[in-house]
This record gives sequence, C-alpha cells and structure tokens, in this order.
Amino acid sequence: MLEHDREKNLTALAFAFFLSVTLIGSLIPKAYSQFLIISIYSSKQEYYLNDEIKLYGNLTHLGQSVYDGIVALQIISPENKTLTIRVASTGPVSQENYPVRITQFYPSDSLGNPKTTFNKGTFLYLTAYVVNNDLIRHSLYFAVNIYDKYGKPWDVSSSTGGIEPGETKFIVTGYPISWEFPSGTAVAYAVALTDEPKNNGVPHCPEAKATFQIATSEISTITTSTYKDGYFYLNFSMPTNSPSGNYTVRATSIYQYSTTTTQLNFKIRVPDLNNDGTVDIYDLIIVSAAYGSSEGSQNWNPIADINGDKTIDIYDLILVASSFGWKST
Ligand SMILES: [Ca+2]
Ligand SMILES: [Ca+2]
Repeated sequence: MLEHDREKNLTALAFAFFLSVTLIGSLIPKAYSQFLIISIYSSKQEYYLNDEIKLYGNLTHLGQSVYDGIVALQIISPENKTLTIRVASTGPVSQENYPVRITQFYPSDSLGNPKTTFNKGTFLYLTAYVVNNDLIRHSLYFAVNIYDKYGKPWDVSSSTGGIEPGETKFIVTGYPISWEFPSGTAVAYAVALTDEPKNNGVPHCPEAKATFQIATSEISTITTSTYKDGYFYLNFSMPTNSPSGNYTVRATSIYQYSTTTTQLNFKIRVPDLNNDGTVDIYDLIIVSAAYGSSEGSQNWNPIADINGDKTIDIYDLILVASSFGWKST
C-alpha cells in the first residue's frame, strides 16, 4: 500500500514538474520560443512577375541546425489572400514519425477512386487520408495546393476542424479545371497543420505530394521544395495576374515541444507604368519614348527605367513585354 502511494506521489510530483515546466514555458513565451528559431530569406527583396520566387531558411533548436524539421510556409498576397501553404522540411523526414499525419494523397474521381488524367472543363478531385494516432484530440487545418506545370500556384482550398484520437479522416476535394489551365503535368501538395501559419498554426507532419495530368500525358518536372542539412527551400512562380505589392511569408515550426513563428516580406513589381491596371501597348510606348536615354538625357523618364539601372534599354522593354497582358484583379 505504502509502495503504491509512493508511486502515486512520484507520479504526482512528475506531473507537477511537467506542469510547472509547461507553465514557466507559457509565462515567458519569448525565452521559450528562443529554443527554436526559423531564419528565413528570399533570393531577392523585389521580384518581377516572371521571376522565380526563391525562399530558403534554416531551423535551429538550442543553437543547433535541425536536420529533421518541418516548417509551414504561408504566402499572403497584398490583398490578404493566401497564395499557397506548404510544409518544407530541413532534412529527410517521414510521415510515420508524426502522430497526426497524411497517410494517403492521390488524384481521384469524386468517390476517391484513383484517376490520373483530367480534361479541361471537368473536375479534378484529390483524395487524402489524415490519421490521428495520438491519445488526444488535435485541431486540424487541412489545405490542398494545386500548381500548374510552370510551378505557379493555381488554387488553394482548406478546411478547419478537429481530429479525434484514433480517427481517420477521408477528405475528397474537387476543383474545376478551366480552359486556361496549362496542359501537362500538374502537382498538388496537401498539408496538415494545427491552424494557418498566420494564426500561429504549426505543421502536424510533412506535406504530401500528388502529380496528375491535365488533358495530355506530356511529362514535365516541377522542382518546388527541397532540403539540406537543416535548411529548407521553396521555389515557385507567380500566377499570371498576381497583384503587385508586398507579399508576406509566414513561417512556423514545432520541434521537441517548442514552437516558433517568423515573417518575411517580398515585393512583386509589375511594369504598369501608367497605373491603369493593365500592362499593354501604352506601357510599351512610355518605354519607347525614353528609349536609349540615361539619367540626365532630355528624354529620360525614371518611370521607364524598370530595372533601375539608370538607362532605358532593351532590358526595360523586355520587362514590359514579359508582363504584357497583365490585368489587376
Ligand atoms: Ca498600364
Ligand atoms: Ca533600365
């Protein structure tokens, strides 16, 4: 009996210790969060519409690079819309190691039967299974991101709710494939988080990837996420009619019960020189009128110097031409 009580006391003591550690942790969130740090960078501060956006960063825990970390990245447009939500990793990671995880993710018909080729004007479906092998309920933010063959985010859909201990969620999401969607290999990424990164939600598990064909069986390769020795990378291209302005990257992570969040901004520049909401012949005319000039020249027009190198030349023309047809949404 005494032995039993002692065991109970020890358990109570251990629990009290755990509680106090947890409490101290939540009382001094700053010190607590410093255990885990995400550093995030973009290859440039300012991008043109056709540039590839390259994000990279490092995850450290107690000053050491985390070689098996997961980092949620949410890209938010100047209009406060989510462009994409991904989970990058900082090393080889496996779904099996996470209590809440995506066990299957594949293109399908509306009933969840596997299907790989979809025609324009029809619906694409993606089927996912999310499992909670933990002993407690978890909040679940599940999102599916579709990218075209050029690595441009095309659509992101999400659902929020909870997942009970032992529960398996069967989630089928559907998307109309418009005629503008490029033919070829497209890819979808599914992510499971506690909430959106902008609400400080952290990833439950690594992302899951599914590829499928739109209208044709032509193969293309899309490189969008990779990792090395504690570093993560995420590359993508901007959708054709992306708004210009400041984009926010919200990054979060969880590792050994520590969570962290950070933010980065990058800018998208669109050469709508006369600010009329489209890039067209009138913008080309502005560059043409100043063509060949440099700072101090009579026909110098700083607005036409799109790349900011103090001369107006073919490179400025190319920048207008490459965004030709852009319309603000
Ligand atoms: Ca214009
Ligand atoms: Ca220039």
